[in-house]
Amino acid sequence: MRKIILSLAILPLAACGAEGGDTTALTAEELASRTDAASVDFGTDSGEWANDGECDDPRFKGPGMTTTPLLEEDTKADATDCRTAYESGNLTLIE
Ligand SMILES: [Ca+2]
Repeated sequence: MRKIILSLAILPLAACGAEGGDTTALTAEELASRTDAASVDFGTDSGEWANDGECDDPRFKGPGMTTTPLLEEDTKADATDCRTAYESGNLTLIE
């Protein structure tokens, strides 16, 4: 019984998926259809990885992303890095 409970506790963490950011270059179509940077809520610089020169917010993809595994808590917590990369055409929103 203890094993079952332990498995149930671990499963959501695994499903949460510590995947790295998608650093695939943006297509011309993706760049053209991006939301204007002024309309994007980049959040704050409250994250552990703020101001390290890479976007650590899992809502984005592009060459400006980090390859470090991203967590839910990284969402909207890396404003300056993500805004800078977004304005340079190196990110787009994926959610
Ligand atoms: Ca960062």
